[in-house]
Amino acid sequence: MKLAKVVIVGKDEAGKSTLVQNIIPGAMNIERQGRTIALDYGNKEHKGYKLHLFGTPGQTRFRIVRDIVARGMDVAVWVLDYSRRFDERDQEILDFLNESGVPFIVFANIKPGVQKERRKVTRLIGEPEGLNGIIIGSAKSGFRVAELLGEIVRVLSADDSTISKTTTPQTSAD
Ligand SMILES: Nc1nc2c(ncn2[C@@H]2O[C@H](COP(=O)(O)OP(=O)(O)O)[C@@H](O)[C@H]2O)c(=O)[nH]1
Ligand SMILES: [Mg+2]
Repeated sequence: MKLAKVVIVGKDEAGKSTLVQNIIPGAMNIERQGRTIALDYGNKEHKGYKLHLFGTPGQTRFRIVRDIVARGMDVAVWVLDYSRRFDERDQEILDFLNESGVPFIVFANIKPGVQKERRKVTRLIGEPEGLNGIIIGSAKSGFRVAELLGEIVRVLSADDSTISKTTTPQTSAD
């Protein structure tokens, strides 16, 4: 079984904790008055991988916690709140993902009844290098969450092939 660290990022109230709970019912959440202050954690086996999921706090003042929890991640999931405007907090997440160089998947979370107008995700975030997929779903109802897990495993296995290529024994030095 291959282990993988999957980190869920996104601004406050985007649906990160809800998503982790949907994937792993009963997953741990360190919260205060409903706000994640440290992390969500749960693990799940999927297609030969043991996925360790870490949800991060979304509030700006807990950014340091996010940065620490995210260290060494193999893949990130960006829960993009599709019911609210793309703002500077979303931009900060995008900058963070770009700086970390991690492959990431966007989970555009639809909250029915709230959304009025949707711009294409790529019109909001462009086409950054790390972007490995976009899924429009619902963290609460679970709509397209299975597809998200599929995408996570696809990204991880694509990454594995890169690792095995770069770890080929080097003989040229001697
Ligand atoms: N209707 C609806 N509400 C959602 C959905 N995802 C999250 N929410 C609600 O949005 C609020 C914030 O969710 P939460 O998971 O705590 O966000 P976090 O701050 O990113 O961890 C909660 O009241 C959730 O019930 C969804 O897919 N549909
Ligand atoms: Mg949370």
